[in-house]
Amino acid sequence: MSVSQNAGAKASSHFDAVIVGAGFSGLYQLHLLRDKLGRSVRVLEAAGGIGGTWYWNRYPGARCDSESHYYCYSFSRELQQEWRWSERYPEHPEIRRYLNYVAERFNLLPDIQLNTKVMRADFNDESNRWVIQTESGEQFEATYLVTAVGCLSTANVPNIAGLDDFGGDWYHTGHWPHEGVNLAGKRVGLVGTGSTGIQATPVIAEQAEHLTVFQRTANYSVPARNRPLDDAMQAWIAGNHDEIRLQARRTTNGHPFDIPELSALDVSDAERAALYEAAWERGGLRFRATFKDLITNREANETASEFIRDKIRSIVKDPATAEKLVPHDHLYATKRPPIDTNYFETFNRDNVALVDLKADPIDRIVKEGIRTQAGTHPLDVIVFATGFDALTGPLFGLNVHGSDGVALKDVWADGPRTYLGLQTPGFPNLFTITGPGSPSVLTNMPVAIEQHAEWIADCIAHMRDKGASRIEATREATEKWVAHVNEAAEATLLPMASSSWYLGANVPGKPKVFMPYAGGLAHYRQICADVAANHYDGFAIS
Ligand code: N01
Repeated sequence: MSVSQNAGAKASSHFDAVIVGAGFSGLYQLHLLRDKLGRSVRVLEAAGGIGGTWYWNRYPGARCDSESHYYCYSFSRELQQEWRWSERYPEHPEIRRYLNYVAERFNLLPDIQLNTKVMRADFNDESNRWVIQTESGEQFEATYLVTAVGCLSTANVPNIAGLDDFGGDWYHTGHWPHEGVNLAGKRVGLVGTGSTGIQATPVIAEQAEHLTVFQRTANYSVPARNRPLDDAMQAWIAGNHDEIRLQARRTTNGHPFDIPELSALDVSDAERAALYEAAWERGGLRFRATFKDLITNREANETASEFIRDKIRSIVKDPATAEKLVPHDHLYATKRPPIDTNYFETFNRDNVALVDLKADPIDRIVKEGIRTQAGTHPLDVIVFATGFDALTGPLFGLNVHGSDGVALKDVWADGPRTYLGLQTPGFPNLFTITGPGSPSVLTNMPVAIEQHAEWIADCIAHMRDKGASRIEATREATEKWVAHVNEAAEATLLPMASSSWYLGANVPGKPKVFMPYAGGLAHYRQICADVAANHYDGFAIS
């Protein structure tokens, strides 16, 4: 059952499943449902190409913070053996080449419809099917609707007065022009110092005549230590596929390294400093795993936070600039920790200036640039590295209406309420990959994505075997899960970072609710496996 690609037919096309999004999640879900289960599937993708977040995020310096040999699929040993990554951390074009290779290798493209933006999805209680409408007026019907829209795909452009008056060009990093932006000879202002701003700053500083970084919250960052992957590393990756895969699956964050059973408070000052120094030299997100209690014990975390503060002071030559860059209002890794290549060093350049917006807030944007209380900063280009309406934003963008026409946006008005992050009561046959209430953004995403896609495929196979046509999370199971998600967050330091996007705090008006599941990926995998083994406990199937 299918319609021809981009046929533009206005009549309804019927499928067993419609998947929204053709990034890591959508591609693998298509492969599983179509090739393992023999279901008819259509992937609808708003972009003009595959890649999901990597289709859009092409800003200077955009590369993945997870290492290439595990920021990839692990389901196929053959695929892993065929593909050679060039660097420790893959840059955005290489990730797109990889995903396009995967799509061709598994012949996924014929079932992916590009340039197709979903405008609305309604559940029909009589037929137990979803009706999906696109911007061009096409209509699709499917028993299952799987959202594979990513967690960080709805750009957050701050509502700063005067943006329309700006005489230059402005861009959000998440919608960077595909042809690139020539910054040579330009005075650039960059707003935002999250992972994106910290990646972009050193690269823009090299391209532009002058860069002004507008920082609202100082951030911790650890060197990435990127490098080309040499033959020895390539051979090691090729020879250790199974071990890498298994280890990533059994850890808290989906990274293939274990966290030692050692508290930061159980070692001498000298030992602790030596371990942090070694982790700093090794580079990357693994710094967070130097001790077992950095995310759970304030005193332990303070030792890591202070180590990084001292590093900032030692790297940045001007003491006043260094002090502005030192974070004090949150603890290390309670917001998603960035990693960088020469971020703090960049503030030693003559063509880079830092504006501390806490001391000197933005007044408005004017024709000439950004005006803060202290005066106007003349700019030709403004770059907003201001993040995303995370987790719920991409789902609300689909305009989903469940049983009785109820809108997901209304049901989640006070924050998302899911069972396992996979389903919401009132929205039968709707599955969300890496949704709120699942470990998602607290993990190395491909590992979390594979687990979700496999669980959903197994569930749909179960439905087929039972001859069932409707599955819906129960309210009771959902309430219990929401309570558990809160409990898991409270057992960590993560909710303490009050401006974190994990809490939705970066979007004005968004309810402040800790959205991802902080109980760890390995634990979560086991819970999901137990639910399935226990006849899909917590789901009503008919
Ligand atoms: O966004 P962010 P991001 N005026 O929300 C500031 C993933 N990622 O794009 O902290 C002035 O973290 C805001 O300030 P504050 C990764 O999961 C992955 O950097 O709210 N400033 C903050 O400094 C990451 O966490 C990779 O006070 C304003 C910044 O903008 C997530 O994407 C690479 C402002 C936003 O930081 C989001 O990162 C890059 C305003 N009105 C990113 N509004 C990979 O490696 C916001 N800010 C895969």
